[in-house]
Amino acid sequence: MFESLKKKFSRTSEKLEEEIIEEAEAEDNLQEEKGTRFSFFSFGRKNKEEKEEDKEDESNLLPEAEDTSMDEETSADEVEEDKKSGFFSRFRSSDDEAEEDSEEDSEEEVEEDLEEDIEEVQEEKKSHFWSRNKDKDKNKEDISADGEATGGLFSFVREKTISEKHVEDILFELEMELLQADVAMEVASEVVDSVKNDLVGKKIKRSNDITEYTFLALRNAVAEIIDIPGKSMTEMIEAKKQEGEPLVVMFVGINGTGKTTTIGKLANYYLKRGYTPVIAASDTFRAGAIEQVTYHADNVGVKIIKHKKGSDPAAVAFDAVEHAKAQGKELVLIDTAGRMQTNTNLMDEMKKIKRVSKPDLLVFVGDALTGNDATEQAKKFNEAIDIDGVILTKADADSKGGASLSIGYVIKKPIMFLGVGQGYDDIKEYDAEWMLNQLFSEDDEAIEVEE
Ligand SMILES: Nc1nc2c(ncn2[C@@H]2O[C@H](COP(=O)(O)OP(=O)(O)OP(=O)(O)O)[C@@H](O)[C@H]2O)c(=O)[nH]1
Ligand SMILES: [Mg+2]
Repeated sequence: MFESLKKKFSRTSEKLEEEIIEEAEAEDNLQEEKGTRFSFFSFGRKNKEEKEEDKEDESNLLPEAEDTSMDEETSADEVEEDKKSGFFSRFRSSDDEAEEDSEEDSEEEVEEDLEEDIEEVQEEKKSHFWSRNKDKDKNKEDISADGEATGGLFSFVREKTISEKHVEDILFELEMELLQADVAMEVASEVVDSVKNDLVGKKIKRSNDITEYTFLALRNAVAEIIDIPGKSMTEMIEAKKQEGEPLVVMFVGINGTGKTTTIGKLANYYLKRGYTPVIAASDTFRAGAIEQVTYHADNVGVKIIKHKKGSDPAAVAFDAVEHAKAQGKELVLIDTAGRMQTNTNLMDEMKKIKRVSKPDLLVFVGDALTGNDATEQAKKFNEAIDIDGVILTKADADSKGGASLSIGYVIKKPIMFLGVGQGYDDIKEYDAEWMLNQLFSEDDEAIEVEE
C-alpha cells in the first residue's frame, strides 16, 4: 500500500543529503567516516522496533551488510546500492524524472534505466567525489572486520547548518511529487511548510543526520495531518445503547465507491462483536440494488428492510429505524443510491432521507483509487449534507495514498474505516498510528483484520 508516497518521502531525504554533501565537498569540509549507514526506511524501522533491534546484531539492519556477495564488476546488487544512496538521481535530468514518475516502472524497465545510468556514471566517475569514494569503497567492499558497512557515510569537518537554500528546490520537488500522488494541494503545502520549518536551522555533523532529520520532519508533518480527532463507530454504538437507542448510520457517495459492500462488511463486523445490525435498502433507484444489498444481508445473516424498486428511500430508512427500536437492535445501516454531487434532484432526495431517518452518523464512502477526486467529492457532499466521517474503500489496491493522506484533513472529519478488499472481513478500523507506519516503513505490514 501507498508505495508512491513512501518512495517520494525517501527520495526527498536522499536529495537533501546529496545537496549538502556536494556543498561540503566543494568547501573541503567532508571526511569519510567508518560507521553504520541507515537508509530512510531502516531508520524508521529502528525507531519503531528499537528495543528488539538493539538486541540483534546491528549488522542485520544494514542494507549494505546484506550485500556481502557483491561482484567486483558492476552487479545488480551494486546498482541497487547506488540507487539507495541516491547516486544516480543527481545525473538524471528533471525531464527524465518526470517521465519516469508518470509511469509505473516495471522491474525490467527499472533495470534498463539503471544500466543506462551506469554508463553515464562511468563517464563522470573521474571527476566526481562520490565516484572517488565509491572506488575507495570497492577496495574495502563496504564490510569491515566487525561486519559494519562503511561506505557512503560522511561527517563534516565543520558542522553544517541546513539552510533555506539547501531545501528550497528539494521541497518544491516534494510538493510536485505529492501532487502527482494525488495529495490535495493544501495538504501538500502543509507538509512542505512543516518540513521546511523543522529542517531549516538544524545543525548537522554527519550525513546520516540529514536522513534522520528529514525522516522525523516528514513523519511529524504527516502525523499531524492524518490525526483527526473523532469518536469511533463502536464508541457511538455503545453510547446509544446506554440510552436504549440504535445508532443510525447513513452511507452516501457517488456511484460504485463501495457503499453497499461496506454495509455488508460492517454488518458482519458488528455482528461478530455481539451487536445486531439491520440494513435499510434505501437505494430504490438503481436496477438490481435491492437484490444486491439483500444478497449481502443474507450472506452475513442480518435482517433487511426493503420496499419495492422506485419507492421512497426515506420511507425505507424510517421503517428500518422503527424496526430497530422495536426489536432492540443496536445498529441501523442505511444504503443509499450512488449519486453525483452535481445531480441536484438526487442530492435533494439524499437530504430528505437524512431529514426523515435522522441519522446519528452520516458517512461519506470514497474510493481511494480515485485519488484527488475522492477528496473533492467529500468536500462537495460535506457542503451539501454535513457529513460526520469517511470510509475509504479499495485501500488494498491504492499504491498512491493521496486520498488517504488528504481526505480527513481537507474536510476536517475523521476517516472511520478503510476498505481493504472485497471479502466481508476486509475492513479495518482506521488508526492513525497504523497509517503512519504504513507510510514510513519499508515493509508492507500485513493488513490485520480483527476477527
Ligand atoms: N478491492 C476492493 N474492492 C472493493 C472494496 N469495497 C468495494 N469494492 C468493490 O467495488 C465495487 C462496487 O461496490 P458497491 O458496494 O457495489 O459500490 P456502491 O457504492 O454501492 O455502488 P452504487 O450502489 O452503484 O453506487 C464492487 O465490485 C466491490 O466488490 C474494497 O475495499 N477493496
Ligand atoms: Mg450500492
